Amino acid sequence: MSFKDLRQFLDYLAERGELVTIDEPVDPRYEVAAYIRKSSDLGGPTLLFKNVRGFDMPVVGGVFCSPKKALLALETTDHREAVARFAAGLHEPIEPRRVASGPCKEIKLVGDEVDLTRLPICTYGEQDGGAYITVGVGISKDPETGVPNAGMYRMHYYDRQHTGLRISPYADLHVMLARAEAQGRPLEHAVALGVDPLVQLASQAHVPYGTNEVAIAGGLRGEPVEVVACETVDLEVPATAEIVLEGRLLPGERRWEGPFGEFTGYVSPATNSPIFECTAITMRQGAIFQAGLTGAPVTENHVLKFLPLEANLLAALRETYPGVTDVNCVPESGEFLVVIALKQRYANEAKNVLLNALGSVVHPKMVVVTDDDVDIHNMTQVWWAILTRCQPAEDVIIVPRAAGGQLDPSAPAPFTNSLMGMDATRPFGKPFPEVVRIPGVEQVPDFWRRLGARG
Ligand SMILES: Cc1cc2nc3c(=O)[nH]c(=O)nc-3n(C[C@H](O)[C@H](O)[C@H](O)COP(=O)(O)O)c2cc1C
Ligand SMILES: [Mn+2]
Repeated sequence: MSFKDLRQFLDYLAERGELVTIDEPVDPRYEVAAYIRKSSDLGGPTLLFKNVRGFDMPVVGGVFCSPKKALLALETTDHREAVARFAAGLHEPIEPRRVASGPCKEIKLVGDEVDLTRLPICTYGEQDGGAYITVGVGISKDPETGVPNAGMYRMHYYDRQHTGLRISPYADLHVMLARAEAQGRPLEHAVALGVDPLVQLASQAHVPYGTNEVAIAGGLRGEPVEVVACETVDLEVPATAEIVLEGRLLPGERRWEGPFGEFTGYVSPATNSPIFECTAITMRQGAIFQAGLTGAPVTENHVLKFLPLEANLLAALRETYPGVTDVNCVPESGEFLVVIALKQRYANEAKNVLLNALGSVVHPKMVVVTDDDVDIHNMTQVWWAILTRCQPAEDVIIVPRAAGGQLDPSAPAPFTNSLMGMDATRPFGKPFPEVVRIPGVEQVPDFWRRLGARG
């Protein structure tokens, strides 16, 4: 059984003490963001704001404010199991099923009724250029093949019917817009806000161009995601979305979008960006608006990415290096740091693994490879391995001027990073001191419970 909508997931979080309802009035300008920031920093709960100043609509923020929430979206608290489940979904997509109608059609606003000021669009950072929609799943179809694509692209609120849209040159949507513009046509685009958590996670999957990420969500779920046809554009959206914005990206038109507090933790300047023109808004009764924070790690911008990236990189590396046992796309590093555990098969294999991971879709800035006896999700152990198994003069690779770690403020020019790999494995086939062993540690699995029983 998986969550059929965001509301079911919020109930599930509440049952586990992972959601708190806030009845006091909060301001959509900075205050919602400040609460989410605090909860993200403390590994705290998702926040349901019932009383947002100036709006009847509740706001939920921090749905993915801590890594645990991403595991819970897959109904587990075990990291490895979550990665395995994500990998299974990635490799067995299930195409969405079109249904006649759904909850997201309960309220329909078209024509002059389209008014984005009805939505409690939040302002996050002090330096931001305005209010932003940040965690909508944006859906478009390739203008030539008609294959749908989904991802998250932030939207800078301009007026009742217009927003900016930031599209990274790495994103598939970038290719789609370029194809539509080459034909001189607008690109239809629909944004589903407040969708079930697996659709949100699947939107971050790095799948080949021509794969619909909503089908990945189906694969994760083990059954198709139900989708409904839009009112004003030829697109399908998840039927249980809280809010759907339908519209199109205007060909050849650009406007200043930004500045914005990025996932790197730094503000990036305004750039000339495509414009989204909204042609319809549809909603559920009692719709909940989903807000999402971006900024210094860890925020939901990082948490939404690490599972898809780990599942992807693990599968890709294993094709060539079957000894890779685990991958950590460290959320606290904004995925600039990747740690890999390897059961070595031959001398210097770790260096090849490093080079492969540095050039992967993750675009990390630093990669560390350790032996498979290291728990790479425990940074204390990772540091121990680096400091005891790596000789910097021999085992560190530095690659000058490569495209990686996007928006890295220390990069001298866009797509111009230097990358670093650290081989923190023992020399293959050579003697190396044994690791200290304490017999019986594994036999104390219920340590805290035993202490509690004694106290
Ligand atoms: C909260 C959040 C916000 C994001 N904002 C943007 C954005 O504004 N622009 C962008 O290109 N990618 C953004 N991303 C990353 C893309 O959604 C992600 O790379 C996705 O896989 C792109 O899909 P595509 O390659 O199918 O277009 C964001 C991700 C998250 C989790
Ligand atoms: Mn895609």
